[in-house]
Amino acid sequence: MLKESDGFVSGQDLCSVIGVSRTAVWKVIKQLEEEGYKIEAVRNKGYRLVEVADVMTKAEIGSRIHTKWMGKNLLYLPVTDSTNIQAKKQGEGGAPHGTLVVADCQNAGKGRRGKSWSSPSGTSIYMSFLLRPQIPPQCASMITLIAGLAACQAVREVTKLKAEIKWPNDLVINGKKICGILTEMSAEMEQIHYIVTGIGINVNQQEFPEEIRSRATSLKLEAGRDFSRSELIAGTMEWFERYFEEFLETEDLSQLREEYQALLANMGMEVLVLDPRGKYEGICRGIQEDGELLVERKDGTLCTVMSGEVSVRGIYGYV
Ligand code: BTX
Repeated sequence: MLKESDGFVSGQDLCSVIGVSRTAVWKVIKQLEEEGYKIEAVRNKGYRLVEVADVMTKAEIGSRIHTKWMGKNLLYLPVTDSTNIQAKKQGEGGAPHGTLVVADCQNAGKGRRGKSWSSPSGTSIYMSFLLRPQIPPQCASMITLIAGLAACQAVREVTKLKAEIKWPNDLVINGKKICGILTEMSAEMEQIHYIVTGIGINVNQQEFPEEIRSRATSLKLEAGRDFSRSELIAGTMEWFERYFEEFLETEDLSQLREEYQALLANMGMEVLVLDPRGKYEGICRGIQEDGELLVERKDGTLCTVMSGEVSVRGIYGYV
Protein backbone atom coordinates (compact mmCIF):
# COMPACT_ATOMS: atom_id res chain seq x y z
CA MET A 1 0.00 0.00 0.00
CA LEU A 2 2.84 2.41 0.79
CA LYS A 3 4.48 1.67 -2.55
CA GLU A 4 1.29 2.34 -4.47
CA SER A 5 0.62 5.63 -2.71
CA ASP A 6 2.40 8.90 -3.56
CA GLY A 7 1.90 10.39 -0.13
CA PHE A 8 1.01 9.29 3.38
CA VAL A 9 -1.22 6.34 4.17
CA SER A 10 -2.92 6.64 7.54
CA GLY A 11 -2.35 4.02 10.19
CA GLN A 12 -6.12 3.64 10.40
CA ASP A 13 -6.38 2.80 6.66
CA LEU A 14 -3.61 0.21 6.98
CA CYS A 15 -5.39 -1.32 10.00
CA SER A 16 -8.79 -1.54 8.38
CA VAL A 17 -7.63 -2.78 4.95
CA ILE A 18 -5.35 -5.46 6.40
CA GLY A 19 -7.63 -6.15 9.39
CA VAL A 20 -5.00 -5.90 12.12
CA SER A 21 -4.31 -3.66 15.13
CA ARG A 22 -2.26 -0.44 15.13
CA THR A 23 0.43 -2.20 17.12
CA ALA A 24 0.67 -4.92 14.47
CA VAL A 25 1.04 -2.27 11.75
CA TRP A 26 3.74 -0.50 13.77
CA LYS A 27 5.66 -3.79 14.21
CA VAL A 28 5.58 -4.48 10.47
CA ILE A 29 6.79 -0.94 9.73
CA LYS A 30 9.76 -1.54 12.06
CA GLN A 31 10.48 -4.83 10.30
CA LEU A 32 10.40 -3.15 6.88
CA GLU A 33 12.82 -0.50 8.15
CA GLU A 34 15.18 -3.24 9.28
CA GLU A 35 15.03 -4.73 5.77
CA GLY A 36 16.20 -1.37 4.37
CA TYR A 37 13.01 0.52 3.45
CA LYS A 38 13.10 4.16 4.57
CA ILE A 39 9.66 5.04 6.00
CA GLU A 40 8.58 8.39 7.40
CA ALA A 41 6.02 8.32 10.22
CA VAL A 42 4.13 11.53 11.03
CA ARG A 43 1.48 11.90 13.73
CA ASN A 44 -2.02 12.45 12.28
CA LYS A 45 -0.78 11.73 8.75
CA GLY A 46 0.45 8.15 8.91
CA TYR A 47 3.28 6.47 7.04
CA ARG A 48 5.08 7.33 3.80
CA LEU A 49 7.61 5.28 1.86
CA VAL A 50 10.58 7.61 1.31
CA GLU A 51 13.04 5.25 -0.37
CA VAL A 52 13.26 1.58 -1.23
CA ALA A 53 17.08 1.67 -1.72
CA ASP A 54 18.72 -1.72 -2.17
CA VAL A 55 16.26 -3.97 -0.38
CA MET A 56 16.71 -7.61 -1.33
CA THR A 57 14.00 -9.85 0.08
CA LYS A 58 11.74 -12.39 -1.56
CA ALA A 59 8.80 -9.95 -1.29
CA GLU A 60 10.71 -7.05 -2.85
CA ILE A 61 12.07 -9.11 -5.76
CA GLY A 62 8.71 -10.82 -6.32
CA SER A 63 6.79 -7.53 -6.34
CA ARG A 64 9.01 -6.21 -9.13
CA ILE A 65 8.91 -9.19 -11.50
CA HIS A 66 6.19 -8.65 -14.11
CA THR A 67 6.53 -11.68 -16.37
CA LYS A 68 4.35 -14.55 -17.56
CA TRP A 69 6.52 -17.46 -16.36
CA MET A 70 10.07 -16.31 -15.81
CA GLY A 71 10.99 -15.98 -12.13
CA LYS A 72 7.39 -16.56 -11.00
CA ASN A 73 8.49 -19.44 -8.79
CA LEU A 74 11.09 -17.69 -6.66
CA LEU A 75 13.41 -19.09 -4.02
CA TYR A 76 15.39 -16.57 -1.96
CA LEU A 77 18.33 -17.72 0.16
CA PRO A 78 20.29 -15.27 2.37
CA VAL A 79 23.36 -17.57 2.16
CA THR A 80 24.04 -20.61 0.03
CA ASP A 81 26.87 -22.59 -1.57
CA SER A 82 26.03 -21.71 -5.18
CA THR A 83 22.70 -20.72 -6.71
CA ASN A 84 23.55 -23.00 -9.67
CA ILE A 85 23.80 -25.96 -7.29
CA GLN A 86 20.50 -24.99 -5.65
CA ALA A 87 18.74 -24.47 -8.99
CA LYS A 88 19.94 -27.92 -10.13
CA LYS A 89 18.44 -29.38 -6.94
CA GLN A 90 15.20 -27.65 -7.86
CA GLY A 91 15.51 -29.20 -11.31
CA GLU A 92 15.94 -32.69 -9.85
CA GLY A 93 12.99 -32.05 -7.52
CA GLY A 94 10.60 -31.22 -10.38
CA ALA A 95 10.41 -27.42 -9.97
CA PRO A 96 8.73 -25.60 -12.88
CA HIS A 97 10.29 -24.00 -15.98
CA GLY A 98 11.36 -20.44 -15.11
CA THR A 99 12.11 -21.14 -11.41
CA LEU A 100 14.53 -18.52 -10.07
CA VAL A 101 16.97 -18.94 -7.19
CA VAL A 102 18.51 -15.76 -5.73
CA ALA A 103 21.08 -15.49 -2.95
CA ASP A 104 22.62 -12.56 -1.07
CA CYS A 105 25.88 -14.46 -0.56
CA GLN A 106 27.56 -17.59 -1.96
CA ASN A 107 30.34 -19.49 -0.25
CA ALA A 108 31.11 -21.73 -3.25
CA GLY A 109 30.28 -19.45 -6.22
CA LYS A 110 31.35 -21.17 -9.46
CA GLY A 111 32.84 -19.91 -12.69
CA ARG A 112 33.61 -22.06 -15.72
CA ARG A 113 35.93 -25.06 -15.70
CA GLY A 114 36.40 -25.23 -11.94
CA LYS A 115 37.12 -21.53 -11.49
CA SER A 116 35.48 -19.66 -8.63
CA TRP A 117 33.25 -16.58 -8.55
CA SER A 118 33.86 -14.03 -5.81
CA SER A 119 30.50 -13.73 -4.00
CA PRO A 120 30.49 -11.47 -0.91
CA SER A 121 27.23 -10.58 0.88
CA GLY A 122 25.16 -7.43 0.78
CA THR A 123 26.31 -5.97 -2.53
CA SER A 124 25.89 -8.23 -5.53
CA ILE A 125 23.51 -10.42 -7.46
CA TYR A 126 23.81 -14.20 -7.55
CA MET A 127 20.89 -15.75 -9.38
CA SER A 128 20.22 -18.95 -11.31
CA PHE A 129 17.17 -19.97 -13.26
CA LEU A 130 15.84 -23.33 -14.31
CA LEU A 131 14.62 -23.99 -17.85
CA ARG A 132 12.93 -27.05 -19.30
CA PRO A 133 12.94 -26.32 -23.04
CA GLN A 134 12.02 -28.85 -25.71
CA ILE A 135 15.09 -28.13 -27.81
CA PRO A 136 18.00 -30.31 -28.94
CA PRO A 137 20.91 -30.38 -26.42
CA GLN A 138 23.26 -28.78 -28.95
CA CYS A 139 21.14 -25.59 -28.79
CA ALA A 140 21.76 -25.16 -25.06
CA SER A 141 24.92 -23.06 -25.38
CA MET A 142 22.82 -20.33 -27.01
CA ILE A 143 21.04 -19.81 -23.67
CA THR A 144 24.24 -18.24 -22.26
CA LEU A 145 24.18 -15.69 -25.09
CA ILE A 146 20.49 -14.93 -24.55
CA ALA A 147 21.10 -14.49 -20.81
CA GLY A 148 24.02 -12.16 -21.56
CA LEU A 149 21.88 -10.08 -23.90
CA ALA A 150 19.04 -9.89 -21.33
CA ALA A 151 21.34 -8.95 -18.44
CA CYS A 152 23.10 -6.35 -20.61
CA GLN A 153 19.79 -4.69 -21.54
CA ALA A 154 18.63 -4.70 -17.90
CA VAL A 155 21.91 -3.16 -16.69
CA ARG A 156 21.75 -0.47 -19.39
CA GLU A 157 18.10 0.30 -18.66
CA VAL A 158 18.53 0.60 -14.88
CA THR A 159 21.98 2.25 -14.71
CA LYS A 160 22.31 4.06 -18.08
CA LEU A 161 25.90 2.71 -18.12
CA LYS A 162 27.27 1.45 -21.44
CA ALA A 163 27.51 -2.23 -20.56
CA GLU A 164 28.68 -4.50 -23.38
CA ILE A 165 28.82 -8.23 -23.98
CA LYS A 166 32.14 -10.03 -24.09
CA TRP A 167 31.31 -13.19 -25.97
CA PRO A 168 30.29 -15.69 -24.81
CA ASN A 169 29.64 -15.25 -21.10
CA ASP A 170 30.71 -11.92 -19.60
CA LEU A 171 29.47 -8.36 -19.46
CA VAL A 172 32.02 -5.57 -19.33
CA ILE A 173 32.07 -1.83 -18.73
CA ASN A 174 35.13 0.14 -19.86
CA GLY A 175 36.88 -3.18 -20.51
CA LYS A 176 36.34 -4.56 -16.98
CA LYS A 177 34.12 -7.44 -15.97
CA ILE A 178 30.85 -6.68 -14.15
CA CYS A 179 29.03 -9.94 -14.82
CA GLY A 180 29.67 -13.61 -15.49
CA ILE A 181 27.29 -16.28 -16.74
CA LEU A 182 27.49 -20.04 -16.27
CA THR A 183 25.11 -22.46 -18.00
CA GLU A 184 24.89 -26.10 -16.95
CA MET A 185 22.72 -28.85 -18.35
CA SER A 186 21.32 -32.24 -17.44
CA ALA A 187 20.59 -34.13 -20.65
CA GLU A 188 20.72 -37.34 -22.64
CA MET A 189 22.07 -37.45 -26.20
CA GLU A 190 18.74 -36.35 -27.69
CA GLN A 191 16.82 -34.80 -24.84
CA ILE A 192 17.34 -32.06 -22.28
CA HIS A 193 16.13 -32.76 -18.75
CA TYR A 194 16.79 -29.22 -17.61
CA ILE A 195 19.16 -26.30 -18.02
CA VAL A 196 20.41 -24.03 -15.24
CA THR A 197 21.84 -20.61 -16.11
CA GLY A 198 23.57 -18.65 -13.35
CA ILE A 199 24.27 -14.93 -13.52
CA GLY A 200 26.53 -13.01 -11.16
CA ILE A 201 26.49 -9.18 -11.32
CA ASN A 202 28.79 -6.91 -9.31
CA VAL A 203 26.36 -4.19 -8.25
CA ASN A 204 27.36 -2.15 -5.18
CA GLN A 205 30.78 -3.65 -4.48
CA GLN A 206 33.44 -1.08 -3.59
CA GLU A 207 36.45 -3.36 -3.68
CA PHE A 208 37.62 -6.70 -5.05
CA PRO A 209 40.12 -9.35 -4.01
CA GLU A 210 43.68 -8.58 -5.12
CA GLU A 211 43.77 -11.28 -7.83
CA ILE A 212 40.82 -9.87 -9.80
CA ARG A 213 41.10 -6.16 -8.95
CA SER A 214 42.61 -5.16 -12.29
CA ARG A 215 39.93 -6.92 -14.37
CA ALA A 216 36.75 -6.57 -12.29
CA THR A 217 34.47 -3.62 -11.60
CA SER A 218 31.00 -2.94 -10.24
CA LEU A 219 28.07 -0.81 -11.34
CA LYS A 220 28.64 1.41 -8.30
CA LEU A 221 32.33 1.93 -9.06
CA GLU A 222 31.43 2.89 -12.64
CA ALA A 223 28.42 5.12 -11.91
CA GLY A 224 29.34 6.50 -8.49
CA ARG A 225 26.03 5.52 -6.90
CA ASP A 226 24.13 2.53 -5.50
CA PHE A 227 21.61 0.52 -7.47
CA SER A 228 18.70 -1.71 -6.45
CA ARG A 229 19.59 -5.36 -6.94
CA SER A 230 15.92 -6.33 -6.97
CA GLU A 231 15.25 -3.95 -9.86
CA LEU A 232 18.16 -5.38 -11.85
CA ILE A 233 17.01 -8.96 -11.18
CA ALA A 234 13.44 -8.17 -12.26
CA GLY A 235 14.65 -6.36 -15.37
CA THR A 236 16.82 -9.32 -16.37
CA MET A 237 13.85 -11.68 -15.94
CA GLU A 238 11.65 -9.54 -18.17
CA TRP A 239 14.22 -9.19 -20.95
CA PHE A 240 15.10 -12.87 -20.77
CA GLU A 241 11.50 -14.03 -21.06
CA ARG A 242 11.00 -11.89 -24.15
CA TYR A 243 14.23 -13.00 -25.85
CA PHE A 244 13.76 -16.64 -24.92
CA GLU A 245 10.32 -16.73 -26.54
CA GLU A 246 11.79 -15.21 -29.72
CA PHE A 247 14.59 -17.79 -29.62
CA LEU A 248 12.09 -20.69 -29.33
CA GLU A 249 10.31 -19.61 -32.52
CA THR A 250 13.37 -20.48 -34.62
CA GLU A 251 15.57 -22.39 -32.14
CA ASP A 252 18.45 -20.13 -33.12
CA LEU A 253 19.55 -16.53 -32.67
CA SER A 254 18.45 -15.25 -36.07
CA GLN A 255 15.92 -12.84 -34.53
CA LEU A 256 18.32 -11.65 -31.81
CA ARG A 257 21.54 -11.41 -33.77
CA GLU A 258 21.31 -7.71 -34.64
CA GLU A 259 20.54 -6.66 -31.07
CA TYR A 260 23.31 -8.93 -29.79
CA GLN A 261 25.92 -7.57 -32.19
CA ALA A 262 24.98 -3.99 -31.33
CA LEU A 263 26.09 -4.71 -27.75
CA LEU A 264 29.08 -6.92 -28.57
CA ALA A 265 32.26 -5.38 -27.12
CA ASN A 266 34.53 -7.26 -29.51
CA MET A 267 32.64 -6.29 -32.69
CA GLY A 268 35.04 -5.08 -35.40
CA MET A 269 37.96 -5.32 -32.96
CA GLU A 270 41.16 -7.31 -33.17
CA VAL A 271 40.89 -10.47 -31.09
CA LEU A 272 43.21 -13.23 -30.05
CA VAL A 273 41.64 -16.69 -30.24
CA LEU A 274 43.23 -19.04 -27.73
CA ASP A 275 42.40 -22.29 -29.50
CA PRO A 276 44.04 -25.33 -27.88
CA ARG A 277 45.01 -26.43 -31.43
CA GLY A 278 46.91 -23.17 -31.97
CA LYS A 279 46.21 -19.52 -31.23
CA TYR A 280 45.51 -16.97 -33.93
CA GLU A 281 44.56 -13.32 -34.37
CA GLY A 282 41.76 -11.79 -36.40
CA ILE A 283 38.94 -9.27 -36.49
CA CYS A 284 35.66 -10.10 -34.74
CA ARG A 285 32.82 -10.02 -37.28
CA GLY A 286 29.89 -10.86 -34.99
CA ILE A 287 28.03 -14.09 -34.33
CA GLN A 288 26.39 -16.76 -36.44
CA GLU A 289 22.76 -17.78 -35.98
CA ASP A 290 23.89 -20.69 -33.81
CA GLY A 291 25.85 -18.36 -31.50
CA GLU A 292 29.35 -19.17 -32.76
CA LEU A 293 31.72 -16.21 -33.02
CA LEU A 294 32.92 -15.15 -36.48
CA VAL A 295 36.58 -14.17 -36.73
CA GLU A 296 38.21 -12.95 -39.95
CA ARG A 297 41.83 -13.98 -40.15
CA LYS A 298 44.61 -11.89 -41.70
CA ASP A 299 44.37 -13.87 -44.97
CA GLY A 300 40.64 -13.04 -45.25
CA THR A 301 39.28 -16.46 -44.29
CA LEU A 302 36.36 -16.54 -41.86
CA CYS A 303 36.67 -18.87 -38.87
CA THR A 304 33.91 -19.79 -36.46
CA VAL A 305 34.68 -20.10 -32.77
CA MET A 306 32.58 -22.35 -30.59
CA SER A 307 31.97 -21.31 -26.99
CA GLY A 308 33.46 -23.59 -24.38
CA GLU A 309 36.24 -24.65 -26.69
CA VAL A 310 38.43 -21.59 -26.69
CA SER A 311 38.99 -18.22 -25.03
CA VAL A 312 38.83 -14.96 -26.91
CA ARG A 313 40.81 -11.94 -25.75
CA GLY A 314 41.47 -8.48 -27.07
CA ILE A 315 44.92 -8.05 -28.53
CA TYR A 316 45.88 -5.49 -25.88
CA GLY A 317 43.76 -6.62 -22.95
CA TYR A 318 40.82 -8.59 -21.69
CA VAL A 319 38.32 -7.30 -24.28
P1 BTX B 1 34.48 -17.51 -15.76
O1 BTX B 1 35.13 -18.82 -15.56
O2 BTX B 1 34.38 -16.94 -17.13
O3 BTX B 1 35.11 -16.41 -14.83
C1 BTX B 1 35.68 -16.73 -13.58
C2 BTX B 1 36.89 -15.82 -13.41
O4 BTX B 1 36.45 -14.45 -13.29
C3 BTX B 1 37.66 -16.12 -12.14
O5 BTX B 1 38.67 -17.06 -12.37
C4 BTX B 1 38.23 -14.74 -11.77
O6 BTX B 1 39.40 -14.47 -12.50
C5 BTX B 1 37.17 -13.77 -12.26
N1 BTX B 1 36.19 -13.41 -11.22
C6 BTX B 1 35.82 -14.12 -10.12
N2 BTX B 1 34.87 -13.48 -9.43
C7 BTX B 1 34.63 -12.32 -10.09
C8 BTX B 1 33.75 -11.22 -9.88
N3 BTX B 1 32.90 -11.17 -8.86
N4 BTX B 1 33.77 -10.21 -10.78
C9 BTX B 1 34.60 -10.23 -11.83
N5 BTX B 1 35.45 -11.23 -12.09
C10 BTX B 1 35.48 -12.28 -11.23
C11 BTX B 1 32.04 -16.77 -15.25
O7 BTX B 1 33.01 -17.72 -15.18
C12 BTX B 1 30.73 -17.34 -14.75
C13 BTX B 1 30.40 -16.87 -13.37
C14 BTX B 1 29.01 -17.23 -12.97
C15 BTX B 1 28.70 -16.78 -11.57
C16 BTX B 1 27.26 -17.01 -11.23
S1 BTX B 1 26.82 -16.29 -9.70
C17 BTX B 1 25.32 -17.12 -9.69
C18 BTX B 1 25.62 -18.52 -10.21
N6 BTX B 1 26.05 -19.39 -9.15
C19 BTX B 1 27.30 -19.82 -9.31
O8 BTX B 1 27.91 -20.57 -8.54
N7 BTX B 1 27.81 -19.29 -10.46
C20 BTX B 1 26.83 -18.46 -11.13
